[in-house]
Amino acid sequence: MRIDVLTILPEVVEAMAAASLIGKARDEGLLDIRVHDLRAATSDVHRTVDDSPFGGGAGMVLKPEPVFDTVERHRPPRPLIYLTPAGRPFDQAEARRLADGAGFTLLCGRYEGIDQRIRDHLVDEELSIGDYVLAGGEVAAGVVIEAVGRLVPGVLGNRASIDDESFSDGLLEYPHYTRPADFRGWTVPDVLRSGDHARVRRWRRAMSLRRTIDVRPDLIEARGGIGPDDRALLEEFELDGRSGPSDGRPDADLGPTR
Ligand code: JF5
Repeated sequence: MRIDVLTILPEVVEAMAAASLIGKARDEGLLDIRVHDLRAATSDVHRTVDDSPFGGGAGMVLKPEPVFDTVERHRPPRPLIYLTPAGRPFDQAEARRLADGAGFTLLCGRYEGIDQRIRDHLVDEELSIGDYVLAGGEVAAGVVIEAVGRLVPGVLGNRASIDDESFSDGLLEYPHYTRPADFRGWTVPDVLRSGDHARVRRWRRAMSLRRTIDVRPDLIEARGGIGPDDRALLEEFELDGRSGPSDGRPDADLGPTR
């Protein structure tokens, strides 16, 4: 898979692309990550990539010339994706979509934004990694590269866990434990040491459901609510908010009152 990145901070993106899992996959030839410095396309002494906005206002805007020139020189893979808080949400489904293709290019914005003509006549798509504003798109590019890169065959090694994790079933992860069985008096749940593998699987699913209901009710909504099987699982492990003594939660099933 080829991933090109257009940025004015190539050393920041290069450092992320060289580290850990992604760096190893790159060394092995599984990921062909090419970082392009937008300033390399400038010819003035100050290597100018930005200018003040027409119409006035604070801040600076990324100029079109360095971006068009870089794309025309290197012909990076499409789609060309602009990373911006104004983009479509980047989620695991988007990561899978990009991992299914042969490659893509990420454009990192800076300043108050980029000249609209880049968006209108060069960019194919706009993606957002979340509802917050970064100083630039470089860290967002790192997020996309890591989320997509780990889905490329061979990058994670032969792990069944790729479809056993958060979001694979639209649910959050269940709790994980390793040795020791008793750490400072905090013990591992008995079910995980019981050897009853079918019960372990049911407990994990029940815990995933409970956590998702509590912290991401939007994900429960997206999968069409809690079905009868899910309800039975929650009851089996007394996670339905009906059984047993109060655990301090005001109401397990309702969100906060507005
Ligand atoms: C950026 C103007 C782009 O801040 C982001 C971002 C947030 N979610 N996804 C991306 O990108 C950098 C900053 C300011 C345009």
